[in-house]
Amino acid sequence: MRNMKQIAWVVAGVVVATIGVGACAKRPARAAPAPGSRTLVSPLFTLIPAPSRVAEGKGGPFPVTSKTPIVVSPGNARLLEIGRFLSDLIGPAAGPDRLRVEALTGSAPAGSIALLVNDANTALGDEGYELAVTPEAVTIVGRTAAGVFYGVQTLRQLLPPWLEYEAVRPDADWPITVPAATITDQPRFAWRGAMLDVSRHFLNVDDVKRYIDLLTLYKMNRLHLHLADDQGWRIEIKSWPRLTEYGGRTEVGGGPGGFFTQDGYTNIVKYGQERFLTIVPEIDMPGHTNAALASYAELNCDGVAPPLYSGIEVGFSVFCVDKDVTYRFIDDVVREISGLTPGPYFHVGGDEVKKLTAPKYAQFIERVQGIVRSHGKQMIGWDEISPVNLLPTSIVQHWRPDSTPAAAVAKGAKVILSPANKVYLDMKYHRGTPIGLNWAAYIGVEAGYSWDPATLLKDVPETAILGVEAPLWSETIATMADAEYLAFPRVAGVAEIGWSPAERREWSAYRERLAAHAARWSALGVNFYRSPDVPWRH
Ligand code: TNX
Repeated sequence: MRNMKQIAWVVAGVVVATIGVGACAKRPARAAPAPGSRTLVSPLFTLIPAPSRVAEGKGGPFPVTSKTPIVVSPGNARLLEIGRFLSDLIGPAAGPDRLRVEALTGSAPAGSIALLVNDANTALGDEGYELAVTPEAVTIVGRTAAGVFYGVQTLRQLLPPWLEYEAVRPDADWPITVPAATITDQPRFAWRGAMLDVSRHFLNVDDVKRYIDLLTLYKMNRLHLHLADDQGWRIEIKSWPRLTEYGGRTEVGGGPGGFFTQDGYTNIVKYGQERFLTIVPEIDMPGHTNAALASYAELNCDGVAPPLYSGIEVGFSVFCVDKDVTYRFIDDVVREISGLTPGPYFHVGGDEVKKLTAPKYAQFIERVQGIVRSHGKQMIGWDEISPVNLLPTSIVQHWRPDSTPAAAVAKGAKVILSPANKVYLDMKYHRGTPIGLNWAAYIGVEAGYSWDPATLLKDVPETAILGVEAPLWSETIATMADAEYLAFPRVAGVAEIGWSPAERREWSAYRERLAAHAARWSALGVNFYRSPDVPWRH
């Protein structure tokens, strides 16, 4: 087995062959060999997130052909779905027909890719897997289907990046091979998340699905959707229809906004479920509520609806916390969204409330916590909720670099780490970044990667940490291309912080591994930032 120092040496010592690809989604031309030797570095040593253990195999690589069957443990529909995902990925590159996917009847035939569940293998945990590649077979074993899915994401990174082109065609000159290896892997943290703010600027269902695709390539398993803020309400609530009919029709800068119908939201939830990713809905309250206050006058203490808002100030809006109608409204909203959300969480925001006294704020959050619980969900809130009387199941999302959720942790709360000066993807990379904000920091690729959850906050031990989440606020993001530019490459680093053991993480090796991912992003059409911190191979 190699340790990370050896991996760093291997990666630094050779040059990855470049694949000639343009920006358009068509078959890449073969790269001309450069003068001198250009050796293909094994993808075993460019995996992100770095697996717990990687050992190079002795034999030659496993060849994937049009005849390679994908076989799965019998009686498990999730494995058949994962098999089809893999078959679709390899797609037409291996031959005119997709690879066959079938449930095993006996033992796996020679030359197959086997996806197996073994629930006796408790050492693999809820999301771990073993991947063995020999010249004769590829075998992925998980204790759960989720583990198998993550094993397939690793296999995906071992396959050539050009498979990701939509228009790829079979070509005998381009063999598809997987290097021989044994990998044993499981995540460090249960919560490996990203957040999209669809309120300040709206992104549609297809954009969100694309983001889910890109996150799951890096084994992330939570997508938090910030569904309501001052600038727009983005999810249909049937009992309060003006929220979207009126409150959803603007965004920062005054554009047309938009919203998810309940069917559209359900479609996102299902898409996530199929990829073992849980959607976490957030309705921010009692502040950040201008879109709701503008839609329904009765939610305001003076009974007067303010105009819609398309600026970027924060802290001016607040629900009337003394009126019963406010809680009837919240109950309806939490009930409808919870009914569409199979995941166990409901995020209530709770940040940046400048217009309430501390006791009034605490009373409000405690009452809302009861509503969330009555609809069967666990409450999550930004770190302003830490001093409040929280249930043991409630979760605090740390975001303000100078604050600590230690008080809540002392009472048993769990914490999601989203320190704004490390993982806020809306922070500019440097002064010259054309979009993004800089109130928390400029966050270069190295700064976003080189920190550790266990040592970030004193008084918050690793046992209190559920995991990490990278928010992408959208004040300056008008399109999916903008979102990708700020998310990539930094979100891959957050995924590794959430998944990989601390001893496998080291910046100088990471930047070399990251460099190899540009080829896959190009094939996927990702608009990533070519940070000068990274020796891009492509
Ligand atoms: C702070 S993070 C906010 C958001 C802004 C973000 C911009 C948080 C809980 N509140 O309302 O969009 O900064 O970086």
